[in-house]
Amino acid sequence: NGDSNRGTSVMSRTKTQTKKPSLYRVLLLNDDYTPMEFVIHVLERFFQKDHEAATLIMLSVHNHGVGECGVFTYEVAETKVTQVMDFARQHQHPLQCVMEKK
Ligand code: TYC
Repeated sequence: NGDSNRGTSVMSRTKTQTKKPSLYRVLLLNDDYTPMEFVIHVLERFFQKDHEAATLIMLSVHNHGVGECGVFTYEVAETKVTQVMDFARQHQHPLQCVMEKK
């Protein structure tokens, strides 16, 4: 740091980029009205689950009140929540989908 940079400092070596993106769980919430088959369809359509995996997640939500559909970066998680909420509303089901930071 010579006279021309008086009062400042310059990092001559920089760390290789290592910051991992924050991850978010996308959750489905139970309700008394949304048909089980509709929830299974949502899990297949928006979360790429096969029929068996979708059925197990749906039953877990039904029995425990909440269940995880997947873990995504912020923008992807937000898109999934919007897609599910729009789809449920189109079909007039009260299904709720939310995201939470891991
Ligand atoms: N509890 C609903 C029923 O008995 C089924 C259901 C499962 C609803 C999961 C929402 O996220 C849900 N028809």
